[in-house]
This record gives sequence, structure tokens and C-alpha cells, in this order.
Amino acid sequence: MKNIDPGMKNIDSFTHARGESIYLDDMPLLEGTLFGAAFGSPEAHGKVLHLDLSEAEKMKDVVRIFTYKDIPGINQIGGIVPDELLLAENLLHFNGMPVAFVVAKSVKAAQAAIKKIKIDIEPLHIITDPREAKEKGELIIPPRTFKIGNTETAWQQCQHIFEGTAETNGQEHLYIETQGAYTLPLEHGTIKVYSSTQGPTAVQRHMAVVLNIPMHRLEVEVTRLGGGFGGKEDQATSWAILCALATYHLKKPVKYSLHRLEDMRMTGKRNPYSSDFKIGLDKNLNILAYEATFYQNAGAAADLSPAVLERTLFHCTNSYFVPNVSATAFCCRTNLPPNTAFRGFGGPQGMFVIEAAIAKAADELGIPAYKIQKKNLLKTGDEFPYGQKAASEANECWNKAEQLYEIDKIEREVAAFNSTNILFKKGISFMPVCFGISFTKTLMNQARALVHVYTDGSVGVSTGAVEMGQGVNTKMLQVAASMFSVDPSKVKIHSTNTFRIANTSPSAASATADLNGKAVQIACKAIIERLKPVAAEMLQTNQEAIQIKNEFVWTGNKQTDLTWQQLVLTAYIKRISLSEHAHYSTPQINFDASIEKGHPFAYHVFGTAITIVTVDCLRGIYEVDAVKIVHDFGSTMNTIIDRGQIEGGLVQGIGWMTMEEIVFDKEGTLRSNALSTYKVPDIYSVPKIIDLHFLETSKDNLAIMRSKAVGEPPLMYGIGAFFAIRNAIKEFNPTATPAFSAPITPEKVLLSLYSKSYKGSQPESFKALIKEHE
Ligand code: LUZ
Ligand code: MOS
Repeated sequence: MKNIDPGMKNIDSFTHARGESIYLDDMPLLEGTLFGAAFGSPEAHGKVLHLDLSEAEKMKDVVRIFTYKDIPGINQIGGIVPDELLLAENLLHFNGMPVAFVVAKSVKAAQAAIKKIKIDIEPLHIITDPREAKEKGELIIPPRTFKIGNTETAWQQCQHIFEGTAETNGQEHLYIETQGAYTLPLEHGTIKVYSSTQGPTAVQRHMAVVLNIPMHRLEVEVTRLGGGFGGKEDQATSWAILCALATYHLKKPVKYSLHRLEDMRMTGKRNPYSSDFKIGLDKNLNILAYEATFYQNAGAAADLSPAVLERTLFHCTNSYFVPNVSATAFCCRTNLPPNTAFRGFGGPQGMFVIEAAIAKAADELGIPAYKIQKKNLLKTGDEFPYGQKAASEANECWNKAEQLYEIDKIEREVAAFNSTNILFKKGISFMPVCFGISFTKTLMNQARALVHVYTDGSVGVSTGAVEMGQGVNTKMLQVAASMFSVDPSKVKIHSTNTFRIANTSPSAASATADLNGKAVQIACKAIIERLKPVAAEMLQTNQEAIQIKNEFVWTGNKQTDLTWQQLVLTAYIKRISLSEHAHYSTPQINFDASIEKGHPFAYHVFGTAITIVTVDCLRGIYEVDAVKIVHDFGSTMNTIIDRGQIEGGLVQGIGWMTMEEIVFDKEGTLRSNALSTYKVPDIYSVPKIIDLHFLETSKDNLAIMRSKAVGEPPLMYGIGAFFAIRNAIKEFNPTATPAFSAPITPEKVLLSLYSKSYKGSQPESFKALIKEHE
């Protein structure tokens, strides 16, 4: 073993910058490749009366159009609940639901044929609102409740009780690379699948069912994705199976890479939630009781929503200890595209609601929210509503942030600014985050790695991890290089392939580096243990004295002349195996859903963000001046990658909270269906300052090389922007009570600034403006 270099660059950075990295759309195509396009339902809910493909089939270069009737196996792709068809049969459940798959000799011909498909539909009632779905009994799974203590009796001890509602909208994944797949026919009925998926095994498993082909004949291969963010954890599957269905029938390579507009219309997004809360505090601001009811908008099928819902419950108290909690969540079926995993996976939606409850209490009590937040932070040993106990203190990051960033000074400066400015107001917020690491479904917490040492001393590593820009391949390379103590250039991370690594969990839940990295460690260790006796024999010493360091064999603390490469070659000549396939499963985790208690997480990641914003009170627009973060990394193995995850997650969270506004009309048609109508953060909306302190903690943890998972937790720092903007609005209009409705777009800000109850000291010109507005 040697120490890793935490300053190592992402191994893809140069090829990315030069445009040489290979994505699905960069693959050279085989001769005879055909191109697919899906025809999606034009209505959100209805019965198919007649589907007329005749005109489309006659179009030039159209080869064939497939419908559910062409499926040789079972028309079913539901992962958790079997409620999702690959291709619609008689009922249409959302606008964009795939009905037919056109295959043609060019992309243009396929797209042209789509326009010639005719469909008669008998309309059915369309539901877009999760509360309406719940009223009508449209629940995908029975409701779930997490409980600790007894809220019923606790209310009586509360000095203050506040209630309210909170809404969070969905979010487009907007991966730079859209969904897509390329399938090739191989011999003996085998199909090779190139898919832009986070879950190669999910693609393989469902494809096996739909095509009625055993999994061992479906080779799913992934080099890298241009982003996933959860959108390709489950929803890459259908596009790959559609291509494979055509390959199955036509024995030809088939490619489909979705147009951005198709991707936005036909794929699911972050689940919107509508929630009710009730919070009770004693006179010292201790939160004694909390109740929440979550109405999750699942869309038209379960997809991953039941698991997302579970994570909402796991994170419903964020970083706070609350002794009496009762939280219930409803998984509501609506006529929107099935919503799905999105960075944070329901956690952010749950956390937003308790932050809203605390803000509401602060409003009513006339105190800053941070007084309540700080008072109630988790301490070591505090029990979460699901039974696990906190293993560290949430106030470690919080206190460090207060000191390091000189919160007193920030507050003085903001107060001075606000007292001297009328049209611009600043707001501050604290956002503590506590996020559980592990798939909440215990069985998914397993991974495998296949490590080969070649006779020239170079090393090849395969795992179940999918590189999607998050840098997992770099981390896997660091692990293998440090285990063998060889130069990083000696290690190559291979593509993810279901023939090399079987039964993978998706790259998700922030757990990919932990799970796959530990499997790499185990594999490398096994090979080293086989090399040591070889070295001992060559050096005429005992194997306990042998160490491999910097590509040399050492005995005791002395370097010998025996090189790594000589050792490897000798082992080969002696017919010792230089390959290992290893398995890792996270120890100590369990969860019993029948009582909703257990120890589901390997560990928690903590952090605190201080956000400072400026609101332009004439226009309702705002800027994020600074986000100052203290984040608990355990001990980071790669500062560049981890910083990238923190900054990217933060900005994505700010986008969700402030500007990304998904609009479906009452007919279930997506109105924000292009980048012209859906605003994502650009370089101008990034905070002007992002300060990041790497809090290094010495406690043992189950993370890879003690470097804690970093993919999802920082997204939730973005929630701070919502509350900072809200606080700035209140500086301008102290009686304003901006709704807990995210995103807090400039339109909503403007309406709050000049809400009817405005009593601020405004200039004369404003009085006229306000009058007009009323
Ligand atoms: N996916 C999943 C996830 O299947 N289970 C999880 O717990 C999870 N958590 C975060 C992101 N994706
Ligand atoms: Mo994700 S939301 O970890 O695929």
C-alpha cells in the first residue's frame, strides 16, 4: 500500500477538454445500422380506439414499425412494482408514453414517419395533482409512516405549535447527453447493448423479460455517460429495449439517441411533492414534536418512486433531533411521465419541509430561524425516527462554519447593507445537511470487481461502477494504484460490462465509489497475498517481511532489486493466478420495513452551508453572493473531484430551489418542454463566491479509504438559497410571508415583495406602484 495523491486530476479531464472522450453518439456505426424513434401518446390519459400506422409504414426508408404486439416476452419494465408497459396496449397513461417504435434507414426518415402515425383516443380524466390522486385512491403503494416517541401526547407539552404547507416542484435531469442506446446482433441469439445507463443490470434484467432471452445473452456495455443525476438509474431501460426489440426481429444494429425535446417530454423527472407540516416547540425552542404528510407526485407508474418516498421519510428531520415524530407519505399516481431518481432521491424534498416548518415557527416567533436550527442539531447517540443512532455531531460543521466564516461579521455587514439600501436587500440562511449513505434497500449494497495483473505489470480493473462525470473511475484507479503501490499510469479502468461484472447495483445513492472501491481493495489484496510467497522465495526470506512499494519489493524496510514487473512475470511463470474477482457487501446494515426500524445507513454525511443573497426589490430578481460551506469528508481521497461534486451539487440544488420551473398544464402536457422555457443555472447564476472547507474527521467510517460519499449531499445546500431569498424579502417587507413553494422564481419574489400587507417604509413612487399592483 502507498498513500494516494488527493490532488490527482480526473483521468478524463484531458480527453473531455479535447472532445476525445467517447459517448454513445461518438461510436463509429456498423454498416447497415438502422435508426429508431419512439411515437409517444399525444394525450395524457385515454383509451386507444384506433392506431393507424399505414401511412407511416409507406414512407421512404421506413423499415418497420413495432408495437406491443411484437414483444416476444412480457410487456413489462416496472422495477419495483410491475405497473409499467414498455409499449402502450389499450390505455395511455401520460403524454409521451411510448406507443410505437419506428425503425428506418436514417434518423430523418424515422422522425418523419412519427409524424404520419395516427391515433384515435377516447379521453379519460386527467390527474396532475397528487392530492387529487390521493383523494381518489390512486396510490401506487400503501402509505408508509415513520414514527418515534408519541406526537399526540407531545403536543400538550409544546409552548408553540405551527402548521403549514410546503411545495417543491420537479426538476429536469438535463444530463448533457440525452438518453440513448445502440444494439447489435451477435451470434447464438446474443445482443450487445451500448446504453447510456447508470444501471447496466437494470437494462439487462428487463430486456431479458421483454425479449424472453436469458440474461447471459445480453451484454450491456457502458464506457461513460454525459451525466445521469438519477435520470438514467431506471429510465435508460426502455430506449435500450426498444432498440433491442428491433435488433431481435431485424437482425440489424439499431440506434436511438433521443432528441432533447423527446427526452424532456417522454422521461420522468424529480418527484414534485405537496406536503403538510405541524411543528411544536417548548419555550426554550427545543422542537418537541413534528408531524408531516407528504403527497408525492409519482407520475403514471411506480418506477423508483416508492424508494424515493422511503428516503423522504428517512430524511424528514434532516440534521435535527426531534423526540416525537410522525411522518406519513403517499405515493400518488398521476398522469405525468413516471417520475424517478434525482440526486438526493427524495431526501431534499423531505428536508425542505422541516426547514419550512422551522422558518414558519421563526416567522411567528419573530426570531431568526437559525436560533431554532442550532438549538436542535443532532448529537452523537440521538435516534433518528427509523431507529439508527447518529454517530457524529451535526454541530461540528455548523460551529466550524460560524467561526471560520465569521458569522458575526457577515451579519453586521448584511445589517449595515440593509439599513442603507431600500431597493436592494440581503438575506442570510443556514442550511445544515445530514444524509444517509447506502441504498435504503439493503440488498442493493453489494458490488464486485475484477482485477487483472498482466505479465508486463500493467493492471486492468473492471467494476460495476458507471462513470457519469462524477469521477468514480479516477477513484477506482487511485484505489488500485495505492493497493499495488504502482504508478497510476500502470492502471486502466475498463468499461462497465455485464459479461465481466454481473448483477450490478446501479451507480447511485452516492455509494458507488464505496461499494465498488471496497471490492477493488479486496481483489487487489488477494493478488498481493499470492505474490508475497513468490517474492519471499525469490529473495530467500519469509513472506511476512515482504512489502510491495513503489514498484519494488521491499524486505523489512529495505528496497530490494526485485521489481514489481519481475515479480509479476515470475508469478505467471510459476502458474500463480494474477487475476481476482472480489465481492463486497456493506456490513452492519439492516432495515425492517414491517416496523420501519433498523440501521439502514453505513454512515451519515454532515455539512453546513451559509448562504448570502441580494434581492433586487424593484425587479424581483436576485443573486447569490456567496455560499460558505463546511463539509464533512471523513478524509478526502481526491480534493479536485470532491470539490467538483460539492460545487456542482450546490448549483444544481440552487437551480431546483430558485429557477427551474416545470410546468404541466391541466391536460398533462409539458409546457416547459425546451431550454427556452426551462431555465437552468448558467455561469451567471452560480454564486459569486463558493467557499468550501474540507472538514477532516478522524473517526472510523465505512467509506472507501475513509473518504466519505459526496455525490448527493451537497445538492441540499442549495435549499439554503430559498430561505436566504425569503429572508431578504422580509427585510424589504417585514409582513410578507412568502409561501413555502419552490422554486422561488423572480415572479414569486416580486409578488411577495409587494404583497398586500406591505407596511415597509417605501418611497412615494412605490406607493403608486403598489396601488397599481393591488
Ligand atoms: N437509488 C436507490 C438511490 O435505488 N435507492 C436509494 O436508496 C437511492 N438513494 C439515493 C439515490 N439513488
Ligand atoms: Mo441517483 S438519485 O443516486 O441515481
